[in-house]
Amino acid sequence: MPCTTVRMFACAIGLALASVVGCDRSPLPAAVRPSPGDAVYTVRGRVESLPGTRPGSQLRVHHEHIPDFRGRDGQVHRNRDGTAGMLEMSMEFPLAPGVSLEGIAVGDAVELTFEVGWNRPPPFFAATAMHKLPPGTQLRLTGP
Ligand SMILES: [Cu+2]
Repeated sequence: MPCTTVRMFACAIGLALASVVGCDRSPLPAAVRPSPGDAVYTVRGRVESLPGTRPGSQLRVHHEHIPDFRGRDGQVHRNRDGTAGMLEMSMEFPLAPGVSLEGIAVGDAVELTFEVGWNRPPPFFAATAMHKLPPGTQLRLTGP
């Protein structure tokens, strides 16, 4: 390859890189740039474990179906059986800073708010609020 061709090629790559970098005017690092599927959800559920009650235990909640749960692309998630959203399930919720779990015990029915930021570094979702529901609240859960 002639030297000028190599230089032109290198220049083209340099320009391409410069335009990629130059076009990025977001003040946020790429990892936290919003995604179409970012959202805040409020769901009811039953507390299955709390952080610090056993070695390594986290907040785990068996939550009800979330019919409007969206994937990274912003579309409502579709399950294999055609059901929309996030099916009821037991899952761990990392806690956002400052969220208090005072007065909440394993077995309590709660209303939980969590934020999803698909491009955030893990964990890409976190519980931002949790409130105890009145004793005897009937949850729509099929599992134990
Ligand atoms: Cu879930």
